[in-house]
Amino acid sequence: MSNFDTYFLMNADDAIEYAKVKVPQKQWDVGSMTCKEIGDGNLNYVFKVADAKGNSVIIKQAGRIARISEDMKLDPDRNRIESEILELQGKLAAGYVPEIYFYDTVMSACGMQDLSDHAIMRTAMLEHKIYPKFSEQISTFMAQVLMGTTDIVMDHQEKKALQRKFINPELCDISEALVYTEPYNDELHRNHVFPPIADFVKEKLYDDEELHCEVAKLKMDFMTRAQSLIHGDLHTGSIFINEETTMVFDPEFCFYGPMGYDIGNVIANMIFAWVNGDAYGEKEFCAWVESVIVDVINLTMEKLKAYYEEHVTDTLCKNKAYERYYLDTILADTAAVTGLELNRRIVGMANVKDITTIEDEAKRARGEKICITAAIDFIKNRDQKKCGNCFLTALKNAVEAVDA
Ligand code: SR1
Ligand code: MG
Repeated sequence: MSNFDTYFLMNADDAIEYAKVKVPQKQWDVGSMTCKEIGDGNLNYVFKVADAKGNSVIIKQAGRIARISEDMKLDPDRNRIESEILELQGKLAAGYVPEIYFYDTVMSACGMQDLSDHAIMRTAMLEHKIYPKFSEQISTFMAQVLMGTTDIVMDHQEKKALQRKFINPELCDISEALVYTEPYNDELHRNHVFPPIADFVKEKLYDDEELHCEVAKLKMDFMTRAQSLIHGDLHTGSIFINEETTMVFDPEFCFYGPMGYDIGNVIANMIFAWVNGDAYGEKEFCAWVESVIVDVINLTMEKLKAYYEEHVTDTLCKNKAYERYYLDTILADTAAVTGLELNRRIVGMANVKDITTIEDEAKRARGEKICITAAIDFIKNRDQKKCGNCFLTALKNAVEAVDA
């Protein structure tokens, strides 16, 4: 058995030995220890190690090749980035991220709190479960972490040190390709387009040069506007949830970018949940999702504003007109990214189960068209989406347009 001083990709038996070495504080009941690989993401391996005494830990290991595609080679150092940002987020928004027990730059693995008393939010959304505290909780997390890492409130040199520490070129490269490029040109021929909507995709996404110009502007913004330390992949598969708490994990795509990227990801993924609920006639669930879309926008903006006003340190940014301008750009970015995430999950290589598990082909095609129609509105008219209701109206307008 290895003593874990050289990197290798672990299996379940290795993870048990590893947990004994790395998490001795659990006082494991060695004879009853078990392990299961539970990862269902696109990149990493996730092991749950437990024993009969009720001890458990989650071990997450980064491989050198992405699970989603053998052609994608990645630096496993992303595991360090992820562990370090979870620790920072834990300070800015205590109780909203799992506790990190250790991270290990040799094995590119970390050990974190087992949140088995929570569900992965995407799985819960597929079961049409309702979580009344979600909007309040996710908006608090986003406002505190996002505004808390800006130049508005931070010492500018400390902010730049964070920016350097969390420079994340490989994973940014994935988002630049999968979110900002391929949905509009399929340049690497790896898009997954649902055949019944192939003509629609060609007309609405591949052939619209005006849209391409807007997406190019947004792409260059994503690459150059170091506004805030963002999660970078804040979809419902990166959230653990139960009746009481919301916990955000999997921030390996984090870097300094526009904060609307995170808020827009949350909204787009709630729209996927809505489309799924709608396809299955889940009216109460859809009504709750609609309230989440409205509330997440309104509450996040209110909390960002309050945080700004309470913590602003940059003397020139104390100017009220600038504050309004700044918050308006966040809303416009949020709208744009809502659209970008909608498009890329429908036609790109990384799809979402909310859509792909809709069995009825006609309902799935309708749902996909609704997402793309809303997405184009969110991108092209991003400056006009000024409140939570405007976001919901964009969804409702898309439904009407597709059903007309
Ligand atoms: C190659 S990784 C594909 C997608 O999975 C991650 O969760 C990110 O969303 C990424 O774009
Ligand atoms: Mg992930």
